[in-house]
Amino acid sequence: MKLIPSLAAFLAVAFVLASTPVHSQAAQTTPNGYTKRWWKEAVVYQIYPRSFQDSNGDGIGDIPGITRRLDYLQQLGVNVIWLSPHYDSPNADNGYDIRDYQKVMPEFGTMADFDALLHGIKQRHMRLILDLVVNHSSDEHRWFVESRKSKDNPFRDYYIWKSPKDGKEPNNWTSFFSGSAWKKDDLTGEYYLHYFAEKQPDLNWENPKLRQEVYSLMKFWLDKGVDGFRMDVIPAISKDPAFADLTPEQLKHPEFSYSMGPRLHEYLQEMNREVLSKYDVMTVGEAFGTTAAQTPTLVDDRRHELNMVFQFDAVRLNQDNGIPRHWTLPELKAIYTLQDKQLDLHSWNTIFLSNHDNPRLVSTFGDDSNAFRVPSAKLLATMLLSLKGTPFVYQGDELGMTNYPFKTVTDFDDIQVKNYWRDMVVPGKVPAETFLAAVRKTGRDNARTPMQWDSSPNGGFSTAKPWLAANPNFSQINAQAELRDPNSIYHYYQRMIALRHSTPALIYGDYQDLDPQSPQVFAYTRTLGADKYLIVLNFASTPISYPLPANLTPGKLILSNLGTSTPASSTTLQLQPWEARIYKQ
Ligand code: TEU
Ligand code: CA
Repeated sequence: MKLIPSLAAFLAVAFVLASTPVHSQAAQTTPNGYTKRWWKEAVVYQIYPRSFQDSNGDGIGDIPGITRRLDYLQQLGVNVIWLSPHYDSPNADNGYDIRDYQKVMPEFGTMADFDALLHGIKQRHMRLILDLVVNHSSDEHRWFVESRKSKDNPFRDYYIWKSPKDGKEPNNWTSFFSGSAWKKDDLTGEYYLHYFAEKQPDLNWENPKLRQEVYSLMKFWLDKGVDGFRMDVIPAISKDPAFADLTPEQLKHPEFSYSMGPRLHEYLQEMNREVLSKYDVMTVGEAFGTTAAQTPTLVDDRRHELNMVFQFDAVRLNQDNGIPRHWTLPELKAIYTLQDKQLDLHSWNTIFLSNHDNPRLVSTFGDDSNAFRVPSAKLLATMLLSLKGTPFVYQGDELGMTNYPFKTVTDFDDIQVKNYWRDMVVPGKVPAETFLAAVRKTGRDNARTPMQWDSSPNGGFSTAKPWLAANPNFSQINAQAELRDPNSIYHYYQRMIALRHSTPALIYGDYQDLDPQSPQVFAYTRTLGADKYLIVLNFASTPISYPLPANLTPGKLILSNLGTSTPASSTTLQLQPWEARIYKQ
């Protein structure tokens, strides 16, 4: 009788062992309690296809051009690619106005070209995420072409139509691209809502048919094997049904009123249930108009909404809606600390300071002068790749590409700049020089100039005149030159990415800011079990003698952007301008 229960116990143990996957439950959890997931361990590289590589000499980057450069990306060490919109579009906003979600933009190539790109990415053990732009479509999308035809068209409710109020706009909401967010359509006399350009009418998520259309287009791409989505302005998809006027105070930052509408969580949970949960994919929401405190409501894994979001506090430190502002290091540190405090073991952050909507990383957060461009770009790489959260590298930042020397408004392509020029400068509300001085620092086209591949005409981007001029500094700053130079920014990114991939503490380790008040030094630790790393960054063009807080001894120097080596025993560090060091304690 005694044998039977122990036999049962033995069988139970044997069963558990046999059915446990190769990575046991214990191996799936980090010493500090995180569930391991591939997208937490990824380093993402964003491609803006129009500006990456032209392959057929028409001056426009394209998909075969990206495929040609996959080895470059694999060598860099990034393992997820986020592709900005590649769908058919009339390009009012460079592809963020989609005419057909299941067709490739003809300028970028064919579906066969897309399939070849995806295949090339998989072959190199990398993954691809797409841009899901479903807060709005193009006004040339067939849904909108139908919708505007009549009030009783079956597609009318795919968009947000309102009758005039006292013969004018339904409310005082403004567009991010200047002017009212409402456009009157003469055919029916009603107004449609557009948070962005007139050619970007907002979709009506209240309509379950529209939601099913979105889920089906998502499945179309997921079934091809893509690995997830970056979701454009996703917190804005649920509109406040009151459509009430905003106060003058709210109008200064309308994004906070347009975001986190009452049905947002319901929509995201439905999308997760019907689509995302059926695939092993990653999602990152562009959470424009949300606070750090709201992030957990979007990314807590028990809620089944998104994996991560881009929260804007850090990336917009240098501006207030396009107006440049002075930012300080304690502000930046406080944001990272706040984001970290808001997120527990069920949530995950992103780390990014640049993308196609923001000026260049090194020009904004570093020093792009000849003397300090290289060390400051490397310092920023050190920070972005050693903070807690999935890092996103924007194309060209790995070369230290800089802002463009815009002279006049005709140097710009961006609809945002052109609309504000038309509405503010032309009628004399803002002097041209004031406006130009601002957009030189904050304008989106800074980041959209062609990728600088080599010193041949147009930086090797295209044999034809590019759609947006290449930065004239391509003869010095380009991939070919950096690949040849072992001390280049590119090779430093390569080393930092490899270090992150091979160091669990830099991915999952607890983050602690050692010195929140220092105006010049960012010193923090990443700790995972017994592994502790100290990162020290001198965010200034002047040297500093820096006593480590709490008499900390630095430990073993494992990486420095200046090739420095200091004795491990010294508790005061002599840091050169823009010096970055990583120590293992
Ligand atoms: O951007 C969201 C957004 O609102 C801002 O980042 C925007 O670029 C601008 O700075 C607001 O003042 C996303 C896309 O990333 C952007 O390229 C698109 O233009 C926009 O949505 C519309 O799709
Ligand atoms: Ca082309």
